Amino acid sequence: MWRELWTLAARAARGSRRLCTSQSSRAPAFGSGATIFALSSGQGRCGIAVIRTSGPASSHALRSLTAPRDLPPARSASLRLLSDPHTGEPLDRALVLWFPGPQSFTGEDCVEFHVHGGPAVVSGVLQALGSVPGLRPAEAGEFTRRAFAHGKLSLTEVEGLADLIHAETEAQRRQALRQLDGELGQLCRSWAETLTKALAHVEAYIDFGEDDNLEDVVLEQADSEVQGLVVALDAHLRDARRGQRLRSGAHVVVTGPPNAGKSSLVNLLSQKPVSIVSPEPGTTRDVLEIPVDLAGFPALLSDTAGLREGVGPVEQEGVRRARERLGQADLILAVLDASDLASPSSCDFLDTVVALLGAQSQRLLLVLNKSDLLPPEGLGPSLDLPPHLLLSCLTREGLDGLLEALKKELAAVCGDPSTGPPLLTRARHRHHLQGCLDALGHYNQTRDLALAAEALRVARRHLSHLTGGGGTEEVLDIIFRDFCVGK
Ligand SMILES: Nc1nc2c(ncn2[C@@H]2O[C@H](COP(=O)(O)OP(=O)(O)O)[C@@H](O)[C@H]2O)c(=O)[nH]1
Ligand SMILES: [Mg+2]
Repeated sequence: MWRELWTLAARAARGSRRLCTSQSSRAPAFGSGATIFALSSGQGRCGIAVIRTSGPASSHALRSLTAPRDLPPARSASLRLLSDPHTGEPLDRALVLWFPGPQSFTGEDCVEFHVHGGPAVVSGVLQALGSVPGLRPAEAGEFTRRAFAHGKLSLTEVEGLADLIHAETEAQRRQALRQLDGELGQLCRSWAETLTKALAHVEAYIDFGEDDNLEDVVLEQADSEVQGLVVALDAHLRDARRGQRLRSGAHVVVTGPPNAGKSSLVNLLSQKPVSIVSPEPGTTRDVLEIPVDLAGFPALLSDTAGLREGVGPVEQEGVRRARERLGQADLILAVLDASDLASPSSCDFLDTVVALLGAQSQRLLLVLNKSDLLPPEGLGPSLDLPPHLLLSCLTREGLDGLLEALKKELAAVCGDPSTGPPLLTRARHRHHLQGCLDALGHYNQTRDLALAAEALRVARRHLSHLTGGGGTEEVLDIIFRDFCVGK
């Protein structure tokens, strides 16, 4: 019986491999197709610029441009004189690297020219490469697309690479690196293996259940594997979109009564004079948004109109927008003037807004600003205040404490990318995991073994799509659109 089961497991595993082959059949065969070239480092004057080629004519291109014309040793830097293959005009003295496929980034023959970063050198080398037969300029993301097509990167790793290139904060970089390392892909593959095993068990029962008196324990085993997976997928989907927030930034909204110092705080945190600061109440009327790096986390910081009643129509609209924004916030910074806590506007704000948001379990930090105006003995002991932080936007006293508190809150909102299981960073991941979970729900509900096996196949297909097996062209186009030319 176990021999047959193994055959089935192998057959089911072959099924999953078939998905991968169909994916790579889209790709050009190894070493075929055009050879592409592009500037892979940033545009503009710089010390060193890196120009890359990928494709079968790479070695010819290298030989055509360099003297001496023999290929340098693989994967080690060699100094060469670069010159125009037609006119013989010297272009630069540069480091060249030869990466014969498949041990290269794309899996094809690749060359890197590390040239001096002046615009004339770069355009001269690009022009010279363009004149070599079989070479053409690369399209955006084409190097990475070839790496994916040759199985060098899974789709989730490609996404990690795109995120790493766009990462602006420390936390984003950590999350992108983990994804580039393939952690999410590995997790999906281990889930897919579990499904393959469960499928093998169910198919074994369908094929041999009656004839060979295969025991029910085989089905029970499949069931327990599926239940374990349901729990794991469910936990991942209940991550409150932390990975996505880490990728695109948490919404942090600054609110408070007029003149508390909201705009001053936004300027202090963004280190830019984005908002107008004035002693005149009602200065900020629209919602002002600025992307910032808050204690290593990406955030979209919103300055809003001071909350008060009985104002003109324009400010009223500002107050309406401010309230609307509070509803969408991941974290609220409620600002009050520490030297004015007994005023009706401060009391009203504490009794209504802060109390209400607290009751709704909204993440909120209460900041008592203008601490520099407090008497030496500080806040009066008679005040019954919720937990708060003291700050002076004027002297910056208390800023470190606020950044520390922000770091803690944002780590909870976005997830700490250095610990725990890999997070789902895109809606695409969520869609496929949900699809997989739904299919497992069908598996659990059906009493028909053929339908149960089909549900497992659908579930496995979702996991395979997540890492790029059998991905449609449109999905690939959307993902590769994030890349620049030369990547
Ligand atoms: N003394 C003192 N004044 C401050 C501080 N922060 C803001 N202000 C002043 O308070 C007034 C209102 O500030 P603003 O940021 O426009 O408040 P908003 O209406 O809440 O946006 C301005 O005159 C600021 O210069 C602070 O920490 N200490
Ligand atoms: Mg303001």
